[in-house]
Amino acid sequence: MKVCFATNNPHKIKEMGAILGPSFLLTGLADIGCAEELPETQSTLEGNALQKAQYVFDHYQVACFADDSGLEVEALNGEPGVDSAHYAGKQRNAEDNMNLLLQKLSGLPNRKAQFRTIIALVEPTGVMLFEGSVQGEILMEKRGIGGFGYDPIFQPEGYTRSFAEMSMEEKNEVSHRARAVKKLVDYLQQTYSR
Ligand code: ITT
Repeated sequence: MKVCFATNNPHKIKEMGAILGPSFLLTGLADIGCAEELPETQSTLEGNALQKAQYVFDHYQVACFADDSGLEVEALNGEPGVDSAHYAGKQRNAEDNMNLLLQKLSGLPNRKAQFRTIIALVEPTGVMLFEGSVQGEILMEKRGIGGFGYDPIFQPEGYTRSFAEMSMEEKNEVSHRARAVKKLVDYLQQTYSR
């Protein structure tokens, strides 16, 4: 089966190709001739993931999946959520984003948060959504240098280290993204593998 991953990140495509195995022909956007920036104008993770996958399906007639992720903080009514990448401004700077979040949370006792990923798959037969999440808390200060984004201030439930203090393998055992990818892969393999 031919399926497109709506990303320009070759690392993501390679990783996903290895998980899916040889019965799938996995392509990226460049492989199908899609050079334009995909629309991502919705107010939810679900909306954005679906918008990107649907755009590729409609314009390139190929089954496609797309992802969107964000950090949701309970005491801030789900902020930064869909705005995670540019929470502190259009410079999209992780340090600025974390500093703003720590400042908004200062004095608030509830530091519960979750990372959430949505993957939308659009095929000729219809649309499927796959969700992965990981619960945890926002630390009082940054810890660790691994990972990216909000990893230094997020500690998953059941652990005493932040995501940025874990190896990539450890993070992948519990991460929102890994959990959503597993659901997608299970579905594709059950539905299309011979
Ligand atoms: P692409 O769309 O190019 O993949 P992006 O930065 O938009 O890049 P995501 O949609 O996966 O990536 O995530 C949006 C933001 O949410 C991301 O920029 C981070 O600030 C935050 N985020 C998502 N997953 C994260 C993770 O595993 N660790 C830390 N921060 C994360």
